[in-house]
Amino acid sequence: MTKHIKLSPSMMCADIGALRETLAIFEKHGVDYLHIDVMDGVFVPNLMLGTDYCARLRALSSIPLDIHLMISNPEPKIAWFAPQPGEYVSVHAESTKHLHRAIQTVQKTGARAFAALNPATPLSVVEYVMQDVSGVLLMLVNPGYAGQLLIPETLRKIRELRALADAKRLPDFEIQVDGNVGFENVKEITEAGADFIVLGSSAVFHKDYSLEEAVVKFKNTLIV
Ligand code: S6P
Ligand code: MG
Repeated sequence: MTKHIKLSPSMMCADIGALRETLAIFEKHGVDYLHIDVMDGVFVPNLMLGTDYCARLRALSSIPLDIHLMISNPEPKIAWFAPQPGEYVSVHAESTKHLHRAIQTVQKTGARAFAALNPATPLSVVEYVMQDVSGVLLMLVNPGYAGQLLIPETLRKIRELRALADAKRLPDFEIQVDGNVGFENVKEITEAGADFIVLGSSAVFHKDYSLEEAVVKFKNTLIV
């Protein structure tokens, strides 16, 4: 049986004027999560997506949120997002002095926790929390913007993280990948061990296709 690859469109790429239509397309095609990029202008050089937006999406759609916190000192701010059971919250290892405590803060809300890593951050930073999280979010680009090019060394990082999870006998360990995942490279990325994909301007929000065309094309790419 082929493994289900979770799909999470990055809502920072969505047309805010067509939110209902966008969500209807995602619901129709069984998209698993909505990826919410939260940026504070300090941890990353950009500012966007807040707590009210998350609440609004929950009211408009039954698709659970996958909240990617790119903010300094995340611990006291996690509860502001009212994470729900069945949702994910990712905290960057580089954004906190106490990664384990940040993970516990997420889990106390009932949501699942991911530890997130920038492209240059070594896997050793998460080695001792791997048994405590649902998985790790590997950035394949430097966080802050959509539309960047994948950093090639991150492919090796996916393979090494999957090998580490296998060595630790963590069969349900998830590897989320974020940044420039598209129609041409997704096979290589899933074969390397990723099973949770953030979809931005290289995939479902691609300029050459309508949203629905791109969702169908991406899902078809995964099954061939
Ligand atoms: C970047 C952010 C991402 C982007 C994603 C978009 O800081 O965390 O989630 O939205 O990279 O994908 P693409 O295909 O435009 O790179
Ligand atoms: Mg993201």
